[in-house]
Amino acid sequence: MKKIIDLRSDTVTKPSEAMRKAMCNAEVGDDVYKEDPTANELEKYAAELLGKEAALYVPSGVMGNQICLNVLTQPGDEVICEKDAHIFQYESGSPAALSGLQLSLVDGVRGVFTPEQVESLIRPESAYYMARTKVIEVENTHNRAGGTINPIENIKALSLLAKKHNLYFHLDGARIWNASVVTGISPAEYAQHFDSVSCCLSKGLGAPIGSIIAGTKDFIKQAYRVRKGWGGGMRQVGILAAAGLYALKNNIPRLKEDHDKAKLFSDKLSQLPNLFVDTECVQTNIIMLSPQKLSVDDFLTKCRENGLYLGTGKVGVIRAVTHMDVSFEDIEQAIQIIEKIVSSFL
Ligand code: TLP
Repeated sequence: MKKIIDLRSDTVTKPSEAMRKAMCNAEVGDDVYKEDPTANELEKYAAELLGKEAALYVPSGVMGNQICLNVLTQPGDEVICEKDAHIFQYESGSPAALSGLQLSLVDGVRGVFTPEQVESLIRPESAYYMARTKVIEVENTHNRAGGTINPIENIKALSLLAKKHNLYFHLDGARIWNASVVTGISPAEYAQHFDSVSCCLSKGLGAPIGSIIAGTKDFIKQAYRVRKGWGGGMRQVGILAAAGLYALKNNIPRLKEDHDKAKLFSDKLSQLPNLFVDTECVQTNIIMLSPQKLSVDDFLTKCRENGLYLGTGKVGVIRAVTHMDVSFEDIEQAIQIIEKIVSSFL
């Protein structure tokens, strides 16, 4: 069978033997009664890692973000986020559908917006005819911008601004682990600036499913109720939580390898003709490519015919994501496939 190199996302990884063993041996109980020891251990471990009072295991990153927004707001409230934020682009309109929220979009540079940009969007409390600004949301790393890192000084300044205006501050930290490995800033140091955080176990960390949300005890108590109401109360979920726990304990430092693969990939591709790569954006494990003489669809099809699977980003942009199930040799092979395609247009 022809080998497939799958760079569509870091969500495509399969659990390793060691992770499967941890899952197989997990002690379980009914988590809706809070009696699953492994889920309880995962939540305790994650809360400590994030420096928060409490944490909750949820099935997905989308559910994590949406539960957090729901707990922080009332229908008719407004959330300020970046124009390419996952909660705006890729969560099926859930802020509106599930919580009656509207989003106010900021035009960031490589996914990063400044306090000055946000301040002008915050609505005065006296304006009863306007939506109430309630939350500022930041995504770190920023997916659609290409895995970019939000500088900690900027996060601190946004946090101070949120406090000044009595707003909540939410982190979509689906890939906060990637940011942490690059900057050396711990997940807890990032999380301390936010009221709520949502972090994925099923992306670079290699778990088959699951995210963690974290905040104060009271916040998590309310989140627990929303999770149940949205059908996210799970029973003997320790089988899956064991994978998440394994991922947190073993798979964070190795993300550096994925970043090195992304760098190798983007450096080599940036030297090829008929292809634009914004190498400055390649700060973690995501690479954005714009083919010059082929449509995105045709480029993707040609890659696929050669056993290379890539995904899409913004309009006209192709996304590649490195992860633990592709080797450096696979990346070299992927470069050769792309070189062959773009060189045929010389
Ligand atoms: N992102 C997916 C797709 O939805 C694009 C991917 O392949 O990268 N926040 C961020 C920043 C994300 O990138 C994602 C997933 C989520 C939240 C949602 O996580 P899941 O897919 O577990 O619901």
